Amino acid sequence: MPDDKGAARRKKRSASGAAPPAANAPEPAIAALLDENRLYPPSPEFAKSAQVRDDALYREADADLEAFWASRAAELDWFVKWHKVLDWNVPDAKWFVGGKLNVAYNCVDRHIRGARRNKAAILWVGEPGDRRTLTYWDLYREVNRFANGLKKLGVKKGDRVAVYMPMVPELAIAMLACARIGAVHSVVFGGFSAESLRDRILDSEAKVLITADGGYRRGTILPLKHDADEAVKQCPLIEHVVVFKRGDFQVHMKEGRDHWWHRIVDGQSDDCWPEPMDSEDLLFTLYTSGTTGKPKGIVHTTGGYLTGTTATTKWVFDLREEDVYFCTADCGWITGHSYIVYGPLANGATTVMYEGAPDWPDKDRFWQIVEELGVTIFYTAPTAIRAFMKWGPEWPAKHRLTSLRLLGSVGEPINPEAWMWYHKHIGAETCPIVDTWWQTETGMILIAPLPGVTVARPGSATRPLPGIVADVVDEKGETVDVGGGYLVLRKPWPAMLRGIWGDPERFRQNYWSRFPGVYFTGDGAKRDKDGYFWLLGRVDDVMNVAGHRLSTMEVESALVDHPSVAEAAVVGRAHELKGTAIVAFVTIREGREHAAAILDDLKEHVVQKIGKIAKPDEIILTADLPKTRSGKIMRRLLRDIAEGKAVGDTTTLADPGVIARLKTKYEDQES
Ligand code: 7RM
Repeated sequence: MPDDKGAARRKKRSASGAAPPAANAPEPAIAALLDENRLYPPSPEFAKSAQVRDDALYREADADLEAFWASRAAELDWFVKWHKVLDWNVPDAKWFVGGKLNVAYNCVDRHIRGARRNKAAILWVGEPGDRRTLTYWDLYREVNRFANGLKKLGVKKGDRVAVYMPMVPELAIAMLACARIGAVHSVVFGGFSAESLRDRILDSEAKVLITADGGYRRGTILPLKHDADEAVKQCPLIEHVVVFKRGDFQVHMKEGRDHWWHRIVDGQSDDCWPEPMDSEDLLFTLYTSGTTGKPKGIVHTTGGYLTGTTATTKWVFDLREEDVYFCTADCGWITGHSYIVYGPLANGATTVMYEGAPDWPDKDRFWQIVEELGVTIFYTAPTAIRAFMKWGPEWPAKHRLTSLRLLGSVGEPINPEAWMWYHKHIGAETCPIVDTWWQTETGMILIAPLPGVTVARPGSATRPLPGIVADVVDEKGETVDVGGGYLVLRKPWPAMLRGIWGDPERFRQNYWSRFPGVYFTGDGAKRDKDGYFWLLGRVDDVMNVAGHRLSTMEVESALVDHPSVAEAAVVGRAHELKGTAIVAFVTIREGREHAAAILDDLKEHVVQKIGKIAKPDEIILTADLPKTRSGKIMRRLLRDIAEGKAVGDTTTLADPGVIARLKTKYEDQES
């Protein structure tokens, strides 16, 4: 009775109500969102004292986009002023041409002269419960000492430095030290495997790796140095490995190559001249998944990036001098770069860094931090909010959360149920919620409410920020005034990516070819009659698993790498907590015995190749995959099967019988 089972599965999903709009299924998603009529205007008290109180910024930007961004750039400290605001030759943008500045100088030095000298820059909480506070003055000295240490190792302007660290203050210090001397950092999330690290080091041609002996995660030790050793074995260009001592973890230090962080900084001067960087000099590269198996190194530069992140931090989070700002991301992602380190520090804010898991030692860890540090602004991801919902409101209820005044969301569409829960149980029905849409590539938030101005609607990121020209277009690239389509950006913005490291052709192809002259985001969106944007998820083969980007191809390559696997096709399926769960359809090589543990073995292989975040939720073994006559795997049909839906159009299949066999097989394996 395969059909009954599919229907039951469908019912279960909709009853849970928590699944966000699935990618590639815009129709029901649009229908669900159209029912969303709840309006949340800013409270009069909030609006009265907000950083942005009216629509003057929108009007200023509409009147003259370049002058508008130039005014924002002028809020930074420049060593030499630019002579041209924007040089735009699709797809190459240069912002603040001729200007010179230093990002570390803007994030640290300019705050140590006045009242912020002894203000907390970083409030850090380690997973085991240890805490550290770094004032701006502390940060100044630490950054300079480490920057001098890097120089002594021979790191120079333009050199790439890979960073593979736990969430400790030294991660931010390493980033700022690179920025100070003009080195290009490439932070790799500590949850990635040794192989993923190796690939990123090789691609970026880094000559130094900064890591730690380990880090704490759910009470166990993240073996960072061990994995770094594995990676570096195959990276001939790495000359030095700097190791921060986080715990008392046993590590092997290779004579001549490996250096303890504390030895590197020992005896270094507290002052280090900030390298005057050209506005378009590289600040960092950060790898993100595209639609192929090979992650791309997104390139960000100096002046525009800092201008965009600084302004948006202030507007969207309504950042004020006395705020304690807590973003729960990891610095290994763009959110950590832009909204834990650069945006908040450039504004002279107090930014919280937490090392560990949200449910360690218990499910109230974030709320304990909010209470103990008096957090006023809290920024997290919908996947985390859905986990809080599942754990129950008793966990936040144990804590005094009255310091909170604004909440944020990022990483995927926030479903209205999660929005309402966040509003009620964390925000006490008074904190505005900012749903912020952006990408690794955009560098800065592009679509979000201004909390003192915008009327929020649960599930909508609302409108493009001042200075951002976003549009929803149809297949032909024509504007869809009201309705669904593809999300594009029609005008350049300061923090936009400047390319893909080492691959200008892929840059053009990926973002600028589908609609000539326009940036294609890869996201579907709907615009309603009030001009609000409702994000509908990816329209390409990129999955968003618990707010992390992964391509189906990446996971497929990892599976096919296993000696028993002949072929693999990976799809995303709607998941209550993670947004998307990974489902893999795998054919085993002929003659290979199906060992009983093959499924676990395959999952473990993916973890080895990519990291835990890519572990498939389910693997279906199958004799064949549905293919077109030209041999293309029809993932659309596999997604239907994985989601228990009626399977769509099969007329282009080479062998339509495959689907019936697969469905039977799948449902057998499920039960
Ligand atoms: C910041 C970040 C980017 C992709 C993007 C979207 C999705 C992010 C939202 C969202 C709906 C949001 N960078 N996305 N934020 N979808 N509403 N507020 O996540 O490069 O890792 O991912 O994430 O699909 O294209 S990212």
